[in-house]
Amino acid sequence: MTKTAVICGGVGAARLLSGLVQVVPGRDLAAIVNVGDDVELHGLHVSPDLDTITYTLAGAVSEERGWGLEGETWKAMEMLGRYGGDDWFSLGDQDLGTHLYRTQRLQNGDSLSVVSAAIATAWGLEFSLLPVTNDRLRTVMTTDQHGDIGFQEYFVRHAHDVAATAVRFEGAPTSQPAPGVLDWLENAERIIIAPSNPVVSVDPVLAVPGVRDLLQRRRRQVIAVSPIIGGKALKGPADRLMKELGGTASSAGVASWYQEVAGTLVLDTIDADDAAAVEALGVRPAITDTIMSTVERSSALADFILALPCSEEAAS
Ligand code: FO1
Repeated sequence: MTKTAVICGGVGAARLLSGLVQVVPGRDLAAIVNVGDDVELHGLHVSPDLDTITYTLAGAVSEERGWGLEGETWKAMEMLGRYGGDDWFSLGDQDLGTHLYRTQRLQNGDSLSVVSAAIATAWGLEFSLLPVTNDRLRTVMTTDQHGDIGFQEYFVRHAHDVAATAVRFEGAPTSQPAPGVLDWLENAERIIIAPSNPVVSVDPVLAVPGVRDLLQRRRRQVIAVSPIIGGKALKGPADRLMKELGGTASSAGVASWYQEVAGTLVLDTIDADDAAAVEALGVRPAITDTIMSTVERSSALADFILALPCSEEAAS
């Protein structure tokens, strides 16, 4: 029973899950997903990280964008544009169906967990897709140029091309882990922190009361995958954000970021020279090819991670 729990953001996490589902039976795999990116627009509740994972694992995601659906049309957005409505966040015509369904069920009193499971099942996913919390948790970016803005305003409207001086996760302190989250984290043989953005994808998950403490207690079973390769994020602003918020954009910087919660850091062969610095932080480095350019590469990375002895064995 190799129960595996994966702490997930969006695109990078979806790629790793594409590899894990090849080797871990669905009943033994859970994705615990960030909801800090969620946004209410046009009266609809959009959950980008949950949807990116769902569409990717369903084989329906737009390869070009990494989010939204392949073969999407944008007629509703064109109509919005005609009226001068808010069209800075592109919601495809098919994607809107997901948000209509989710919003209706949330308004009927169903939880985000229940609705996410129904959507995942409808797309044929066999692993557990769990929002980290069913409570309202929103990532807020503090910027000099625009003051406090929501994550999607930062990421999309301003193309994350604005320096952040602080990040906070509104609602996190009083939020509760969603059903199953702590149980999966407690009983998983391995907890993997996917190569998602440590600042705005992983930290919001760790900010839900009980999650960080549990990972600290089980840090020997926690394996993080560095999203920074050669000092750069493959996609998105992780490198810049880490620097802006006091970290360093390197594998060693990621090891430092996760030092308390992860006993092992998987870093790319490009960063093999960082291994000593990672080890000096009390984090075990594990070096392999982490660029998941194909599903085969995702599977190879999944195999590598699952074959790693938990760091306590390595320590003994
Ligand atoms: N990202 C963009 O860069 N531009 C968009 O217009 C956009 C729309 C969008 C709609 C639905 C959805 O699920 C994701 C969308 N994303 C868009 C991606 C999204 O901002 C990111 O996936 C995450 O929030 C960051 O991981």
